[in-house]
Amino acid sequence: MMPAHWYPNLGMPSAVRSALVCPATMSRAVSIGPTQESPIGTTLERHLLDRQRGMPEATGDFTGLFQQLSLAAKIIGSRVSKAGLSGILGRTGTTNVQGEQVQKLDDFANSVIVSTVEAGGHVCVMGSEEVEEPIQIPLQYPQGKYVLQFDPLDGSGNIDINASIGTIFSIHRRLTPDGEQGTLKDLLQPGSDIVAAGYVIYGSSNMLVYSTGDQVDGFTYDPGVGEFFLSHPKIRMPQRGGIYSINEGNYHKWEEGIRKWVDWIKAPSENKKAYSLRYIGAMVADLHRTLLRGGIFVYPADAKNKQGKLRLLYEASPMAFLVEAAGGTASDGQRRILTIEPEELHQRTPVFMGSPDDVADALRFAGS
Ligand code: FDP
Repeated sequence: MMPAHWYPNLGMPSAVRSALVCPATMSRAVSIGPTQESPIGTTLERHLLDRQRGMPEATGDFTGLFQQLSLAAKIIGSRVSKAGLSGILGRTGTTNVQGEQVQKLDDFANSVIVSTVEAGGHVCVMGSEEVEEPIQIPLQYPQGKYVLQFDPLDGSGNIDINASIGTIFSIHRRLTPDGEQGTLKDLLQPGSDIVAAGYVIYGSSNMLVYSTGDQVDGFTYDPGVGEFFLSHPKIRMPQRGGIYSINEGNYHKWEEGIRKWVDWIKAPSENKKAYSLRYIGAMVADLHRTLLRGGIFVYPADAKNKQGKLRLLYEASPMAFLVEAAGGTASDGQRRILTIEPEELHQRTPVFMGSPDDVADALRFAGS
């Protein structure tokens, strides 16, 4: 059961309510910043509407798109939580006990997002980690002003073992002329031009975390009410953490600098304690912990994945946008991930993300 303070107006004394209120900020011209205070317990929808009211020129398109994404997150979350029951686990092409075709959970998540968003009229093209080519909006629907990129189900290796997985998304403004179908050009935009990014984590509870660049807010899903409620306003990353997160099984495939950094970070010395290792194997879950607790998440290039493993557009850029908005650092080893100009839809990149001091340490070793 959720604590009473989750719900802002349900019998909570006003003194308690005002103590839970977070002040407003609005720092970037492109962001949709709140003009009002957002009390704990605010629904995602109200949070978006409060922000929209603070932008007289806002048309409601952004809020509309987010409402569709939130609906998709609820549908996917519901199916993920029933995955073991509904016989949905497994590969595409297999049949369940009823003899029906089993749809792989990541295919399902992909179709839910596409079908929820395409008819809304807010988007002109989509890019998905699951789909080779740009996903065009059928001509019977309005062609909107935004561009949506997403990884429908990140950490798919965790699906069959009932561990955390997630959906990652980012939104850009279109570059091609209004009213036409969007193209690859709209999708190949750097992270620095992201208007908003976020993720949904399907875990012990489901959460939606998003940012428009000025702050990062987290919403926890209450399945009884069917709403995401503000639970983690203005997430800030500590300057330094105590956890490193990397697939250490790749140790012998790494370059020497990464090996030396891992040897160093787990060894206690006069100046520092040994860091703890945590690696779930789903970027969204590993970075969710890193956002809340600090520390560092790294997926470097290695002998097998020469460009790194993670996808720039569907994983690295959106998460870098959130990490930076929360006060962290996100690098590919040489430059800010947000400054990388994408050349291909499914381009990969090495990733060093987390608390600024921890990333600086790793980069010092990686450059050696
Ligand atoms: P997955 O392949 O299970 O979908 O890029 C996808 C990703 O998971 C990330 O979510 C995760 O951080 C990484 O790959 C895990 O890769 P390793 O199994 O090589 O550690």
